[in-house]
Amino acid sequence: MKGKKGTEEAESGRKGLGRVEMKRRSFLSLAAGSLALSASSRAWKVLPREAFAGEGAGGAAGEVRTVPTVCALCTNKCGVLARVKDGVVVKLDGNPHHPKSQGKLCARGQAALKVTYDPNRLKYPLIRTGARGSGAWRRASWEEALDYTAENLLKIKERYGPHSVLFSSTEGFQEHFFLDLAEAFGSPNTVRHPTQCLVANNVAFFHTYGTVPAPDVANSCLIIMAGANRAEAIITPDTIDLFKNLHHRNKFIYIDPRYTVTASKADIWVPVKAGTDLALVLAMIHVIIQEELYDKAFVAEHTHGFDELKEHIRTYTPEWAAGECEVPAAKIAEIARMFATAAPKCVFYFGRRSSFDQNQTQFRRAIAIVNALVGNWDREGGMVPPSSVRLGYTLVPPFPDVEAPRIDGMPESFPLNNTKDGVYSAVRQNVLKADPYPVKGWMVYKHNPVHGMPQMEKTQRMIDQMEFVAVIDILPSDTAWQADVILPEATYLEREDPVHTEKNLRPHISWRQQAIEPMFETKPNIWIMHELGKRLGLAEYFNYDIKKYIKNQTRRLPAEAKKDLKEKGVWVKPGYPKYGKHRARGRFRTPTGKIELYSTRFEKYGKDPLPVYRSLPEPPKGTYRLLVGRNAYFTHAALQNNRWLLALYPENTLWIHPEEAEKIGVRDGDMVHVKSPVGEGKLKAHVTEAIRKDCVYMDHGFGQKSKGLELAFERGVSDQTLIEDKAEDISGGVCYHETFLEVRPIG
Ligand SMILES: Nc1nc2c(c(=O)[nH]1)N[C@H]1C(S)=C(S)[C@@H](COP(=O)(O)OP(=O)(O)OC[C@H]3O[C@@H](n4cnc5c(=O)[nH]c(N)nc54)[C@H](O)[C@@H]3O)O[C@H]1N2
Ligand SMILES: Nc1nc2c(c(=O)[nH]1)N[C@H]1C(S)=C(S)[C@@H](COP(=O)(O)OP(=O)(O)OC[C@H]3O[C@@H](n4cnc5c(=O)[nH]c(N)nc54)[C@H](O)[C@@H]3O)O[C@H]1N2
Ligand code: SF4
Ligand SMILES: [Mo]
Repeated sequence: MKGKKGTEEAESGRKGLGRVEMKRRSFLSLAAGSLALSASSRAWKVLPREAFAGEGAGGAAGEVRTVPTVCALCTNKCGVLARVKDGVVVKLDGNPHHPKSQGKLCARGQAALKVTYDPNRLKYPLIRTGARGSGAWRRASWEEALDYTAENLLKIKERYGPHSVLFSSTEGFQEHFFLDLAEAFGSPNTVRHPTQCLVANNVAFFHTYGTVPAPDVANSCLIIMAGANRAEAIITPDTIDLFKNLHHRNKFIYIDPRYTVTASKADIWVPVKAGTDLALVLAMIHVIIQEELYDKAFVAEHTHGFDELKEHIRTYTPEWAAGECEVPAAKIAEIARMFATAAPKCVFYFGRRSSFDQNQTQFRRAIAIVNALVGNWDREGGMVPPSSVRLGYTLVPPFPDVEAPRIDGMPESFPLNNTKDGVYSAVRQNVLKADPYPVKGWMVYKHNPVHGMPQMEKTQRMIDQMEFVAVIDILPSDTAWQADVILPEATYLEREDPVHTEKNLRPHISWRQQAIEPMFETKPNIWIMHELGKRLGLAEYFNYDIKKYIKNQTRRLPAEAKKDLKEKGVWVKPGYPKYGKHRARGRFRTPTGKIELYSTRFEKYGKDPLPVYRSLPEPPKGTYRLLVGRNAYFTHAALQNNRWLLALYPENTLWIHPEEAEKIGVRDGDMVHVKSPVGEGKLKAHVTEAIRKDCVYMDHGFGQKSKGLELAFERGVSDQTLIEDKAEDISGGVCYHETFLEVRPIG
């Protein structure tokens, strides 16, 4: 966070830069084009003095400029003030005007300096010269790399059709241009991160409420969080609002098989048995209905299917749930009563990475239902319909019609989802089977599917059968390492991005302004897409530049908004949060126009219209359910090469309960061998009472395979090599917690 610590980090960072500048000579020999790059090449290490030249970066010599911009180190898009001196970003601070981050930056946000100035970052376009994954590359000019990419894409288009190129990406301010390229190219096959992340939530809430509401964490008096580790898995402003207001909140109840940092801040920690939360919430609904604690007027006026729910819930008693969840029935009933009596200023928070197990969508449906019953909809401290600022757009010609079906069979295969986001597991499975057609080209933008999808060996096979893979990234990620061509994007501090509108309780727009010139030969994605577009005969779709694009976006904004955007980097729409407007209107965008306790769309598509609980298989004797998640210092698999963050947290470990550790003869800090049905690895044991006995836990994102990431390479173990490929059938969301692990001591 802000303050002294950040300054010390910046100091140590400068020392770090001094060290790598020493390697200047090897850069020069490389620049002469005389060397082939290899896995052990020093090219991954070099960060020359020239990279820091202040030329064109603005500001007089020695002067410190402040550039308002937006952090890109995770999904949160916090406001940043970049301090720039002589063309070098010397410090990052939180932007006090920004409603998401409220003047703060997390450790990762601060450490963005060590991304832009990472000696291992991608500097020039690279073309593969040896076998895939061997790390043999040669430096190419942009001209050559773009020609090479376009030629290969056209070859695949001609041989198999445009649908045989897959385009995958995750959210970012320049992702839109990539998705336009996919459509202009004529491929229906786009796939994004939701089925690896929050799809269960989206599907559950959207079909219950007709929208995905925003929990008013700042004003809520009672919050329940299940598997949402907000102290470590940071979501702004929720993380800040939760802890800022902890003292005047009546109760904070946290449900997790682990005693996380968030649990340590809770009034009640519920160490639920993993995979059974749905039983707990169904029992809460039972108590709230049986004891008539629900908001009768609201339920009568605004919901559909209460009678069916009442009947459905009869057998889901707290006593029944206690047997499933291993939480006392009295505790479940107590929580239900506390929740209902705190209404409407109460929130059962729905979390974000909801990709746990086979119950994931119905679990989130149950959360949607319990919120609806207590009538917290559109009330201060409750669940509020989000608002956004409307932006203008740049017109492009109509995209060509696509005749081929999608490779994942959507929309028919997952009719409740957003089709264009795709279903990752189905994409991978059908590509491997070439069903209904072969997919031979893969364009990847700001996405790391090799390390983002379970059962890594399957993603590897998917890549192996591709004729061409191109990756646009800032670092040699595990996916980039498998590419045929790497196109290096400039990091966020080196780019001007489109204006972003945030759908939120406090709607606002923010603008990522450029702090410094792009280093080396890196380029913003908009430029890469335009150049590829030209070479693919699709130039008409990219007939604008970033300035024109932003001008169109901001055309209708009031003058003060444009002024704030420029000067503060953010404009917050006045008059928010607003409560009660939607309530007064009363119509929900669902088939019945009501909050659907009983989902008519689920029914239409053959899914349980009311949440039915199904027990998960128990871990076979001698094994543990593997749980995975985050800590506060890393984003997925994206930051494990960051020197500052590694200084705070060097590797992932296996959390195991002391009684279990003793049984198998493992002490804290010992190396253990872990084995699942699909993979194995070695890592340190973290013996702790902060986890239940029936499960083990490790952080996601470690154990990277790319030798281009010198600090991250093989540090800890990759959960993706251990987790089996399983997905849930309603939303297609990955089931990350359905793998059982054997653990034994080494030596
Ligand atoms: N086992 C397991 N798997 C998981 C999860 C888990 O908890 N456990 N979490 C899941 C979740 S919730 C999510 S959202 C997904 C995330 O999946 P991904 O989005 O694939 O994850 P990241 O590791 O963040 O990869 C982002 C990539 O973008 C690159 N990048 C960063 N900034 C830029 C930029 O400005 N431009 C370009 N071109 N590239 C950039 C990074 O270097 C990195 O290679 O992972 C999912 N996978
Ligand atoms: N520092 C940091 N912050 C991030 C991110 C990051 O990578 N790093 N990523 C961002 C993104 S894209 C996302 S999606 C969010 C993810 O945010 P979260 O979903 O909150 O994060 P996770 O750590 O993946 O999982 C949360 C918790 O679920 C617990 N859990 C596991 N199984 C169960 C279960 O069956 N029941 C219950 N009740 N709990 C269970 C785990 O022990 C873990 O503590 O974080 C966002 N913020
Ligand atoms: S939470 Fe941290 S990493 Fe994410 S956008 Fe905010 S400051 Fe950046
Ligand atoms: Mo996510």
